[in-house]
Amino acid sequence: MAKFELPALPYAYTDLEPHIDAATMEIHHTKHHQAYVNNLNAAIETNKIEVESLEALMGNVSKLPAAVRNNGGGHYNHSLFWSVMKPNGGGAPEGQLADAINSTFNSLDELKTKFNNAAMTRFGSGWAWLVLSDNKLVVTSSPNQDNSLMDISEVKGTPVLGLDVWEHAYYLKYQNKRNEYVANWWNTVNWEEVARRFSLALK
Ligand code: MN3
Repeated sequence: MAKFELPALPYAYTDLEPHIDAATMEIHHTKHHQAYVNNLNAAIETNKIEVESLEALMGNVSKLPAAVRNNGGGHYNHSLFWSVMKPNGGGAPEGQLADAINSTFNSLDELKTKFNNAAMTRFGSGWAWLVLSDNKLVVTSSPNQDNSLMDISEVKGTPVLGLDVWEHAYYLKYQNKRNEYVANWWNTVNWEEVARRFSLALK
């Protein structure tokens, strides 16, 4: 299998302003995400790990070096993160995803409240998630670069929406105000992509 590569962003660094500033986007993509990709490739080479897919690596992290869990998770999580945002995002989902959100959480607002709470109560570095677990939507959070595809994860399933709450994701613009970052981030959400991931994961 070819080495993992940094995916190009489907929009410009300036495109998520004012919610996420261009400097944060550029450093986050070209430095942080690139480092996860480089370190993942190095760990695979050093440890001579057979790679079927990134998802398969995630499902096996308990048996692999910590560098694969941390950097493979970092690569997977950031690739998802870029894709679930877009310029002029936000609004509300439609179709099957909207129905599932309403039947599970009663409303989009209640989902947001739960998700914001997961983002705010994640101590230190980590992620807030909307996961499809056994065909049910669940809000959860993870430490570091863990995600629900990992065999070590408490909640297992397919992530459909994720929010990076590491300080590197918001500190330049928001400093300690994680709550403002989380609130504004909803204006970037690409619900079409979340719906696409949801329908692919639905069984
Ligand atoms: Mn990050």
